[in-house]
Amino acid sequence: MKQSRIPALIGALALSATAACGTRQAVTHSSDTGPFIAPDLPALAGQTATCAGPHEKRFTLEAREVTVDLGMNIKFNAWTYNGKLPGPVLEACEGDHVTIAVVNHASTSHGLDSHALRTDTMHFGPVEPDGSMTIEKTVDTPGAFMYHCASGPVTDYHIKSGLTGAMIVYPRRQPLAPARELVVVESGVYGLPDANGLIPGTDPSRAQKNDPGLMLFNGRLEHSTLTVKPGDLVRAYIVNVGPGVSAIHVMGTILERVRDGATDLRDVQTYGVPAGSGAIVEFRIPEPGMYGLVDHDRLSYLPYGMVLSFDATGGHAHDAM
Ligand SMILES: [Cu+2]
Repeated sequence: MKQSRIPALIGALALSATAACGTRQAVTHSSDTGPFIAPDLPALAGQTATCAGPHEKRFTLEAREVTVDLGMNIKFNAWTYNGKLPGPVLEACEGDHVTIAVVNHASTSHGLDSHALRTDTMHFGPVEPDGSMTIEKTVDTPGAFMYHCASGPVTDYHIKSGLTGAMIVYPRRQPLAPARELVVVESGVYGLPDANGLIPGTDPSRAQKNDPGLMLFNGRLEHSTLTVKPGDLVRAYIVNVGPGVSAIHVMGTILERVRDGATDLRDVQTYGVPAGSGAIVEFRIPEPGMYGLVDHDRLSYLPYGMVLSFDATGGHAHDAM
């Protein structure tokens, strides 16, 4: 594929070694907070807005078969919630009563399992085409959780075809430090593009072997570079769909804090998130320059865009390139 499409980050990292960006400034603590907004990032409201909202949270997930643009001129005949890969971020606050409706517009049965809910698996469905179902529960445990299709013995194939996403349950009484925020859902696509750049669907034998043709952050091969400032705190809500353990690392810095269930860690270089799990990681932009969130065990996918880049050059990287 397109080996020339090396993300800007790699070039910027090489440039920084030659001091192309000139003077270094002292670290300042930026006042910028709130979710990053970019076309390829799942929309996020954040803790303050979510916890200030009603305690009754309702979501609708529509199962649809959609040809999704992955970037780099590659498309994938995906199975989706709401036409997107991954599905929308479901945000709730600890103690909220959550109702999730699944409306099935697809050609086979689909259901829903959210790892944030402690409930009878008999509520997961699936529901037949043209049908709908709901699952509801009070969420009691903060964290970044995976949700996915539940379809009995073929659930794995449905997840790998795209029916998955992140559900965030914010702590109600513990305010998170002001930060720039984003969601990172890591997943694979189990096939390769044909001559027209189309991956026609999930290859069952690849799925069976946990052998993806491509790996993605947020259902995309290409990502917007996110502008930050030295001193910014960045918080990423990570969900790993799989396969394998995601080795979450930020090139150029150290994870200041990692929350994983009740575990609260400091100063971690790389944090492993198993398939079917999530974690909340925080890092501070230490100085002007370029930084990149990667799966350190999937660096072979860097040429395919598998990096989320943070630009703290104040525009100098563009000048240098
Ligand atoms: Cu399904």
